[in-house]
Amino acid sequence: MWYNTLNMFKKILIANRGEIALRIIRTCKEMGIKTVAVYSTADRESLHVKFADEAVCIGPPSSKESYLNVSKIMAAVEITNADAIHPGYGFLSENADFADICTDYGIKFIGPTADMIRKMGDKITAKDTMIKAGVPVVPGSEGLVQDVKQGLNLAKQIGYPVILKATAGGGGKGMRIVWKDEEFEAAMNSAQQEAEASFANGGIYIEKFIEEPRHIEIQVIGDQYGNAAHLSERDCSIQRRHQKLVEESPSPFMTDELRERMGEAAVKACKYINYEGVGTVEFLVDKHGEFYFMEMNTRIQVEHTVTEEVIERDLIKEQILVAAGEAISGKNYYPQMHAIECRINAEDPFNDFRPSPGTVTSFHSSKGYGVRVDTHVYAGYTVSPYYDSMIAKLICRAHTREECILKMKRALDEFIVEGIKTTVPFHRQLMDDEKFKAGDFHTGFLDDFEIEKK
Ligand code: MV4
Repeated sequence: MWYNTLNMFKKILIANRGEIALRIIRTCKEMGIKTVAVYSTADRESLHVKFADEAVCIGPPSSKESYLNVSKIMAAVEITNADAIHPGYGFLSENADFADICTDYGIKFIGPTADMIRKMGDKITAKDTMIKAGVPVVPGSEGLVQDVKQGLNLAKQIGYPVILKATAGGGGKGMRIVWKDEEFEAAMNSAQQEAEASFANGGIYIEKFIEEPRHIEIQVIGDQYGNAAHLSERDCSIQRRHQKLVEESPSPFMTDELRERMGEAAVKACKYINYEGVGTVEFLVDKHGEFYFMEMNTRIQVEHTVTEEVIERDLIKEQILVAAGEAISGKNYYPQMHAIECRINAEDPFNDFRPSPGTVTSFHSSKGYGVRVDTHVYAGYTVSPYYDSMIAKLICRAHTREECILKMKRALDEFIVEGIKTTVPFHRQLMDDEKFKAGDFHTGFLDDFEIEKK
């Protein structure tokens, strides 16, 4: 056997679709593990269905009836005799009840335990846990804000501007920035309503609003024996309406000293909760280099590839190994190269990034030294309106950031997709932006970025 683990999985069911399902199948093959794909009727012609050892149709196109349909997925597990489930990202990947159901069935959920998912899913509980672990957090309310009166007092104490956040939130839903007393009540009411409507949980908390922060996240890994390590950072500040478009590692803002301190904080967080699996600790970093815990993602993320390219490790493999009970060495990993990822979405960047589903009539993916493309798309493939619009991840790697940007420009020039609109032209213009090239950006960068129509 290649691995020390006696209990290596024999067959993994991948409860996902698209590029991440393919990505997981590839690593399973390399590890000698059999794979089961599940698919909706919209994905019958998908590559994850073709490349898996077995495939089971789990329902109609709508996610609710297929990729989120727990009983269909568990039925597929039973008929194929899979011994583990890889949830990928999105869908059921951070669903604690699903992790519990897997455990009840005697199936390994490849990821952290249901308790850990629950703890990090509720933002106030997560923040409180981080305070106990000694990780810096944004100054703010202890627990939920009970009413407008208490909220107003807290806002005065903290000092404006403040931000209201939904405890069940993430991704910006139920979030309001408040600049003065007079705006507070209306903001609190609308945040509460939005949170209630989106999450059936109206719980709100308050924080000092950090202006023009960077979004820098630390990739972490923990095993079943309490060991944890960090795999350095990714800068994800280039976002639009809380959708990441570009990620890179190392962050152009990072210093060796700051990386040590942020890495240590992220590892402290993992050790405090005995975190098992791969995960990400997200921080806001202000212009002075002060960093504050924001959220923890308890799944593999879209942008894990950026870290893979700079530390030369297969994170899906690491994830499967720790899930099977392998111990990690506990040593941290540091960027040896520079990597940038551009998310190629089926969206029209000249038209407010409106979704652009449809049939891809021709598809030529970039190639060559230092270029990686993770995609499930091919000429003739139809991008469904039912799912996420991401059709490919274009990742470039070079020794320096400057060379990496030059390579990305070259790679974008040879990325040809016909039949649908994509974000390629947006990325191509971004790579020529002086501020981007200088590494001078924060999470508000795209608010002022104007795409030139040509
Ligand atoms: C903040 C913040 C400033 N100060 N919290 C956005 C999504 C949610 N996960 C948290 N978010 C923010 N929280 C404080 N105290 C600014 C943001 C924010 C943001 C954060 C990361 C990436 C993009 C962003 C875009 C707008 C606002």
